[in-house]
Amino acid sequence: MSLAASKRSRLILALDVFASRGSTETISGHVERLLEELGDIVVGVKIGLPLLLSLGVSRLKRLITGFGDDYYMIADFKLADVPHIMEYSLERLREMHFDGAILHLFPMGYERVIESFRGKLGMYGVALMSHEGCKLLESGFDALLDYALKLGLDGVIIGATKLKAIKKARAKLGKNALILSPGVGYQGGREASALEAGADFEIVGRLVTLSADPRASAQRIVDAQRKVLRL
Ligand code: O7M
Repeated sequence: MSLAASKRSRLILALDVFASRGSTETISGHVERLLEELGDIVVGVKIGLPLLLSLGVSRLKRLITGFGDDYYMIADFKLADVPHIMEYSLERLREMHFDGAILHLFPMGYERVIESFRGKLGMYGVALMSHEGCKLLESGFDALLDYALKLGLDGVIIGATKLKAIKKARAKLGKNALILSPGVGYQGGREASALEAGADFEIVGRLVTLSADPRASAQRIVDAQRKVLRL
């Protein structure tokens, strides 16, 4: 949150796909330039399988350590395994110098896992996804929110396309957990609308990464956020 305050931004960049593709070196160079360009207006970076599989572990680790002071680094592998594998995986992510990690909540039974990483790695649980048709999550939404509260997670993920759910979650969670909201732009969410509904951060990928002018696109999102939240 201190990065969010100093940058006057609530934008987390999803580093999934890029305008330029090609060799590992090309992608790596592209990502580095992007992160150099956006350091003053983007708060966090969300990294998942697309980038890991493009760069490999060593390069990704170098990227995380290289930019770790400028961005909050979130590992998005939506972990959903048995507790001992969760612990093993989270420990490896911590060794890679990620600041936070995303897990699914629906398997439940993660009390000890969360406890053992408290204060070491930020923990964020998926409560409701942004796409149409995720019916099981929709029907379990209340239970997942209750579970996130019980675990004392740092935050939950709720799609920016589900504004009513964000409002409901904010009322239920109070100030006890952050709401991170993906789905702005390509998936239909309007810039800053999730924040208006009560989310704390917007996770945005293609609107920035596929833009001919990523800096201008990110700036437009942040301007909308500043207006709505009076940052
Ligand atoms: O802005 P986009 O659509 O290019 O990318 C959205 C990113 O958010 C992408 O990295 C997805 O994996 C992620 N995301 C969703 O789009 N919807 C969800 O419900 C959840 C996530 C996510 O980040 O979960 C942690």
